Amino acid sequence: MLCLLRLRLFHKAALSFSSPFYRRYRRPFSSSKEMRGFKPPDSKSNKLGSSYGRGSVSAGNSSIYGERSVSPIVGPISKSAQNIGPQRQKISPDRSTSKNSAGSSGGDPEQKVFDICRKPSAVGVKLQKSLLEINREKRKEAQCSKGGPQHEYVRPGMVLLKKYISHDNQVMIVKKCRELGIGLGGFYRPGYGDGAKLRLQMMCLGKNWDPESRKYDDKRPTDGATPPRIPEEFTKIVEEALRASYDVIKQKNSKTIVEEELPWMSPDLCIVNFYNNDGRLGLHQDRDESEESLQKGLPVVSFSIGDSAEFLYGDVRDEDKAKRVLLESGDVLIFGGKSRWIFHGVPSINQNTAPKRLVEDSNLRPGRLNLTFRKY
Ligand SMILES: O=C(O)CCC(=O)C(=O)O
Repeated sequence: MLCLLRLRLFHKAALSFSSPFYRRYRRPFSSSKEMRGFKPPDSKSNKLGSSYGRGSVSAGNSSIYGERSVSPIVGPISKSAQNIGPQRQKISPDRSTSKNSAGSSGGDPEQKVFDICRKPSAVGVKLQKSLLEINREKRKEAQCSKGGPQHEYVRPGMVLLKKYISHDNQVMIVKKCRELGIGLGGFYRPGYGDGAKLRLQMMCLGKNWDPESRKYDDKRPTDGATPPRIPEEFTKIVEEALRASYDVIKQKNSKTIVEEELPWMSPDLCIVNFYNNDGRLGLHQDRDESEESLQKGLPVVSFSIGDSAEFLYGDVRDEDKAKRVLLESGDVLIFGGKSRWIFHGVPSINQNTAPKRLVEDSNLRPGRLNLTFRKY
């Protein structure tokens, strides 16, 4: 009897969160298959992740966060960091209290303000550019886009619009995101119950998505902040990009009913990620939106600004089997319809690849800004 009791205690310890077994699940992306927000196995039920999130999570749902390397696409889950700068003074007192009152099981996200832009002085004294220089840069840009934009029909329901967002709009987006990001409900580095953190800074617009519970809500559980609204200028670009993607689909097959392949979507939420030089995001599916949105295959519209990055995607959660596209500043990637449930992730950021003019005009710090628009 005593033997049996010892054996059981040993088994429990081996599965506890502090054990090497648990830590094994947090390997870096590069070493194998890091997931965005993995779910460790439940020591009690042996279901992947059911003890980890706030809500109860079935083995099936948690699979995207687990360590299994190959998973078929299954029903409706998820989405969606380093810190510098001062405390977000206005809200930090609220944050600590509301976090407890919200009953969050932890995660202790970093509470400091994160500014996606550098102070102008850090960028160096900006010399007044001559008209000649400005025109030379503009000519260069125009030449790049000569012969039409190199948009790509990636697969059914998935379109990549290359260099779609104009320079001025990229600057506008950076400035808006900066302004919102240092305010209430702005950028923070989300964490999980055990202290693990996402390798990016995140901010939600329109509705909050909580990486710990993988649920949407009107307020952020960590500090009670209400997410800022999506700026109208952003929505306009999303809708224009969707229309442009319809042209790409039509070019591929003129007989296609475009809205059937890629349903129309007007976003009511946006997850804004900022990746520092060492930022990344493990393979995952975006499937925490409403059942209706997922069933209809309403697309995710993703803007890339700043440094470029490889984007991995595929039908199974396996980095080795994943295909990749390069996402550069100004690119818009759209995936909906049959591609709505792709596994996708960003293994690394290509340092110093942001367009010079963008960095000069916006002071964007080194790294990559990504906005994914969705409809709940
Ligand atoms: O940064 C990206 O391109 C992807 C972001 C993403 O997958 C997400 O927010 O769910």
